[in-house]
Amino acid sequence: MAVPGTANAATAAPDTTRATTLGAQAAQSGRYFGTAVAAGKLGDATYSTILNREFNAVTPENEMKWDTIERFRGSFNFGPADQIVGQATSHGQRVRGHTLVWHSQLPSWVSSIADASTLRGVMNNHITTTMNHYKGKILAWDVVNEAFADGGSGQHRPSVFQNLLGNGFIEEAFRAARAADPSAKLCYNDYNIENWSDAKTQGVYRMVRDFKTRGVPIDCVGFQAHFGTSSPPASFQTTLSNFAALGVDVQITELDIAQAPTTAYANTVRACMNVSRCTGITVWGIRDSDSWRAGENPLLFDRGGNKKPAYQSVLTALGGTAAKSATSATSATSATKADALPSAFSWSSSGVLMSPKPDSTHNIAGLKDPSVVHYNGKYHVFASVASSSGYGLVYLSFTDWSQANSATHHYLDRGAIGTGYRAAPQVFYFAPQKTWYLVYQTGNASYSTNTDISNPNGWSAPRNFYSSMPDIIRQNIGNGYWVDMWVICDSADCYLFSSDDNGHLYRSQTTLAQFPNGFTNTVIAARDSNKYALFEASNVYQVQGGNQYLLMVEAIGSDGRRYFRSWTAASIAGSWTPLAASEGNPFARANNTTFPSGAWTKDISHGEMLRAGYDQTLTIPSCRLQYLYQGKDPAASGDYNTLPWRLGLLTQTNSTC
Ligand code: 9MR
Repeated sequence: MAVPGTANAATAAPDTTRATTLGAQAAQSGRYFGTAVAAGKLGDATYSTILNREFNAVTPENEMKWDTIERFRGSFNFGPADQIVGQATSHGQRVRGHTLVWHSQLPSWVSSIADASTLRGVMNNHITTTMNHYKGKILAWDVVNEAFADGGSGQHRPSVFQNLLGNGFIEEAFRAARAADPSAKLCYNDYNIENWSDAKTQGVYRMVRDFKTRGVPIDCVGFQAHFGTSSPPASFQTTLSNFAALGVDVQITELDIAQAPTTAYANTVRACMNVSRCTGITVWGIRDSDSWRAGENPLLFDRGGNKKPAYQSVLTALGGTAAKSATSATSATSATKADALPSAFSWSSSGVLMSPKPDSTHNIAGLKDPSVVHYNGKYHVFASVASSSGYGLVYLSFTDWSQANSATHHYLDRGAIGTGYRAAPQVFYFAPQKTWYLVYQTGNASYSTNTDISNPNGWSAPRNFYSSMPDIIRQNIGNGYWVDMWVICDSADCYLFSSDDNGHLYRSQTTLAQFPNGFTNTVIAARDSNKYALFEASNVYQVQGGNQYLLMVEAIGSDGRRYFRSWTAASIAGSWTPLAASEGNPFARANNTTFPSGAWTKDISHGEMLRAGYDQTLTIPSCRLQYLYQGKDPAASGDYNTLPWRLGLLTQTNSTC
């Protein structure tokens, strides 16, 4: 029997829970944990299993370098990098772009250019063409890599760029990059700049300070962190915070440590965790055998793909201070900004990830209304199944989105939940009772409980939240339906939302201590005289790292297609301020979503955000949102209950952090 939240409860930060993978744990403080990836290894099952289980960001190890992307002048080869970006996107991983301008892995046709204006044109074209190709898909670009000399000079190293264009080449590259993709984060990346007093560190620091003073566009500095056994330098955290205080994010971009000592890894991770603007960590490869320094066994997994002791020390160290806990005025301001959601959104959608699996007693047409939590290393998805004979519930679990479509469908009508109208599930762990709740509609608002989310037979028989439909709903529902019940709690109270397909969102309230009993005081939380503009499928979430709540409501657009509008509020009880709330500026709609693997739907309909945790606070990250939704073949028509709904995943592409 799994009872989450007990073993570590005493040490966990109050608003977080312990995760079992590096990426999930890093995400709890708003950070990413990534790895360098080689396209040629994606077919290696051990490699890709670890990649997709542990990491939520990737850096192509060599595939975005000049000698691959533009080996011949003007002839661009994005194939290998596209393979990595495509895989990463389908697994919800972010991508660091590495690297646009570097003296190494540079084709000889560039290094042999002899005049400044040719080189300037070539450099600008390389930056612009590459960034255009990956527009909207890259978390941060290493615009210039390793431009500073080793040793005591603190000056730039010689290179064709330095020699022909002078000191200004770095600035020119950053300006070209900003012009190519104004929404991309632009980084300077280097090694041996982790020790604060080193001349090279000081040289890079002076450059970044100068750039910030003069308004040269730079957003972040990458510290490669290719470390020896006695590392990190004692001043590493100071270095990170000193750079951050200039107004840039900092990231650890290529971490590996000779012999992978547990303490060195833990101290390196802690240095990042203690700096609010340290937004993520990337290790330079997965297994020791994947490393460019394989002889030194510097990574977190051994050659067989087993976790090394350093893995555990990293996972533990990632459970530290939340990213928002800035102390200096500069970083406090930026952290507040990063924690707030943007006012416009863009998304990239997966293809169909899950489809109905009819069996001899379940003749299913549509898989709908998903609710999802990530717990104990797995995604747990609950969804409605629809057919001409009505609605039921199904449960499936998997470790990785690539396995979603092959996961077994457990029909919950086989257990105590029973047969009959059950739909639109919502799952969460109610920490005060150490119990999982599944909330769903039955005509009333109902729930079942279970101590083990992974046991589909463990759910209790349905119980109702209300003795009957509250009067205020009865008075306003018209010809609508009472649907889509949704529970969220703060530290004192729990709230139950529902919709009526008639332009009203309702909210009832009880105390945390009384839950699941005592829901009274039902009020209209939001209304619209056009019922299609405030139709159904509402989600309410707490945004991590700030006192902000997000409300999403599904609407039906003027094109007849489903989409989401959004509002924010400082408390669950409102009042709600429009965020992205129109057809022209929707929260999520076909017109702000790209479909790299084919536009399989025009509807972005009823679903669930991937949460940062799994408890009753329904906390979501403020960055790089992901939304599991239902969509369908645009050509499908006929009876609503037999429409071919399928599930897909949106990933936000315009995150500002
Ligand atoms: O890990 C990369 C290795 O496969 C390449 O052969 C090498 C070529 O220079 O580049 C390695 O990655 C480097 C990264 O791009 C920049 N920082 C130093 C890394 C290790 O050399």
